Amino acid sequence: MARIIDEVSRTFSEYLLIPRLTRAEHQSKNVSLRVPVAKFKKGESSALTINIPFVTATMQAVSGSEMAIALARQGGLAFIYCSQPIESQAAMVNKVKTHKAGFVQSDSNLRPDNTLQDVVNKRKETGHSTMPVTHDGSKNGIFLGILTDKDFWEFEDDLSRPVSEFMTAKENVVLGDTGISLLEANQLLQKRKKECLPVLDSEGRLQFLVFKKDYVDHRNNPSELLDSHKRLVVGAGINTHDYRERVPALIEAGVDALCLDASDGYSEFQKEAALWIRERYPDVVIGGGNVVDIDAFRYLAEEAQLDFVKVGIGGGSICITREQKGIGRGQASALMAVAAERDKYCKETGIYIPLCSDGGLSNDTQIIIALAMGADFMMMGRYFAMTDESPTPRVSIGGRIYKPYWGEGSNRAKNWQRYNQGASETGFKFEEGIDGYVPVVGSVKEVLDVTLSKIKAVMCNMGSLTVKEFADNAVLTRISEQSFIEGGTSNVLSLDKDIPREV
Ligand code: MZP
Repeated sequence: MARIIDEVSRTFSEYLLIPRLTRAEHQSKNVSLRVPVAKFKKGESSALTINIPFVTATMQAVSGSEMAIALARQGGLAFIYCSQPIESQAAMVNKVKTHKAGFVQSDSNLRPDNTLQDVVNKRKETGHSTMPVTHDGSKNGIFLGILTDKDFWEFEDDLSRPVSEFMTAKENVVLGDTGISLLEANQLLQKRKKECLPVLDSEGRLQFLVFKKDYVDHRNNPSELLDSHKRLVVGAGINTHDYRERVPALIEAGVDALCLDASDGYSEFQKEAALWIRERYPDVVIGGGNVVDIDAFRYLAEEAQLDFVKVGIGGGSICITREQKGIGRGQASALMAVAAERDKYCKETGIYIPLCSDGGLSNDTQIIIALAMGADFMMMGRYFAMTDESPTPRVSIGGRIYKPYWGEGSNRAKNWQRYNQGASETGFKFEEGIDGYVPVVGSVKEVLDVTLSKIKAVMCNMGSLTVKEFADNAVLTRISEQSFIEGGTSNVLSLDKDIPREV
C-alpha cells in the first residue's frame, strides 16, 4: 500500500508572521537582500550571490535578453529560456554579456523622406521620442540628423511633411566618435546641455546613442549585478536532452549560471547532465529541480552535486500538472520539508545549498512567507511576464492592456524536453500548462521597488537585517479559515473595491 504522508499539503497564504523585537538598527536602509545562489562551505562565501532574491522563470513569455538586462540592473538574475534553438539562446546570453551600459543601439530610426505621420506612428509603437535619421533608415546608416518630439507639434504641423524639414541636421548636432568612453560621453552631454549623444564611426555611420536619462538611471540603480569584468550577470535554462551541444555554446557566450529545467527533477537524467557539465566546466554554477520532498532534495544534493535546488511542482500560475497528473505538493509544505532537510544536510556536511522557491507566488506576502520558510531566492514567471520588459507584445482586451503569458507545458510553447510524458517535437499528448493573458503593470524596476520595500519593512518587523537572519528569526503561525477571511478589511466599504470611483 502507498505510504501516506501524515500531513496536509499547505500553501503560503495559510501562515502569518509574528513580529520579533525591532531594535534601533532595524531600518530599511540597513537591510541587505543579498543571497547566495551557489552552494558553499560554512565560513566561506558563495561563488555567486545576487543582490535581490529574485530570478526569472525559464519561460518563453518571460526571459529574453531585455528582461535579463533589466533584472540584472536591479540586482537579480534571469534564466534565458531554453525552449528555443541553441544558437538563438546563446545569442540572447551574448547580448546580455556584451550589453554596454549607456551605449544603446537605436531601435527607432527614420529616413529623411519619412513623414511626420510615420514618426507619430513609430512613437506609438515603440514609445521612443528621440529618433536618429540615417540615409536608409537603418540603425547603422549614414547619420543625417536627429528628430525629437520637441521638433514638431503633432496637432499643429502638417503631418504629411518630410522629416528632413524638421530634424536637427548633423552639422548642428553634438556628436561623439567611436572609442569615446562612457565617462567622456556623459561629460560631453553635461557640458553641452544635451539629452542625447549620437556616436559615429569614421565613415559617419551611426553606432550608438548615449542618453542623459540612462546616466541618471544608472546612478539610481546601485544594486546592479555585475561580474568581475563589470558585465551584467546572466543565467540560462538547459534541458537533459541536448546539454552536450547546448552547454558549450552557452559557456562560449559567457553564461554565469545554468539551471536544469524540468517539471520533475528527481531523475537520473538530471544527475547525468549535472555530472557531465561539472566534469567539463567546474566553475559554472548549476542548479536544478524541481523537487517537493526530502528524498529528491538529497538525490540532487548528493548524487547530482547541484549548486542550488528548486522547489515546487504544480503550483505555477499557468500550471495544470496537478489536475492532469495528480503530482505535486502544497508549496509551503514542500518548501518547509526541503528547507529542514537542507539545514540537516548542512549540519552533517558543512555545505549550505541555496533553495529556490519556484512558482505560484501570487502576491508580495507569499514571497515574504517563502523567504521566512527558508527559500534563499524566488523564481517567478507571472510576476515578470506582466512587466514592460517581458518579450511579448501588449494587447488591448476590453479597454485594458495585457500581455500574453503561457506555460512551457502548453502546446504553444511545446517545451517537450521539460516534461517526461513521451512527448516530442511534434507536440504533447496532453498539455500541462495553459495559454492566457496577464495585465501589464509597468517596468521591472517599478514593480520590484514596491516588493522590495515590503520585504525590507517586514524584515525590520522581524528584527532582521539579512535574509538568513530573517529565516532564522521567523516565527510563523497557521491561521484558521475565518482569520484568512478577516485578514482583509472588515465592515468597511473600500473606496477601491466596493464603491466605483467616478472617472
Ligand atoms: P508562476 O511564477 O507563473 O506562478 O510560475 C512559474 C513557474 O511555473 C516556472 O518557473 C515553472 O517552474 C512552472 N511552469 C512553467 N510552465 C509550466 C506549465 O506549463 C509550469 N505547466 O508549471
